[in-house]
Amino acid sequence: MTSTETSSGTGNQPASDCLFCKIVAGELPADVVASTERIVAFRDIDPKAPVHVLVVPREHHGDVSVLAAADPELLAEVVEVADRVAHDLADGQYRFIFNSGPRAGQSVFHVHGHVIAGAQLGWSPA
Ligand code: D5M
Repeated sequence: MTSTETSSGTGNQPASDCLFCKIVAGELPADVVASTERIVAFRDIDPKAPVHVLVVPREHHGDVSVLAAADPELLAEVVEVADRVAHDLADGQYRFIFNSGPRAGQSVFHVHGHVIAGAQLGWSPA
């Protein structure tokens, strides 16, 4: 899979087989904690910390590399929303992670950042 491909093709169109496109469209449930015109943030279904929130652009982009090239302003807004979530739901001390590519652990190919907070965090990414 190249950086521009997704589980459902290329480009930024809503993808019929994309889990996060379905959540963004309201076709699947999610525990939404923040929402803007261009972004939805919801709790991860398999949390790794007391606060584990996914910050997801509504538009479909396969990973953060694709988003950075296509729309850096939207990427900046993703970071802003992550920071707000970390302050609203935790004490503002947090980690913000993009898994980019299968070898980095990406499993859903609609760009999302993980806000991890609410506990003393360890550091063993590999
Ligand atoms: O992260 C993908 C993340 O998506 C992973 O932490 C589980 C989470 N996930 C999967 N399905 C759902 C639903 N339905 N709601 C909320 N969270 C979900 P990655 O970086 O791609 O491995």
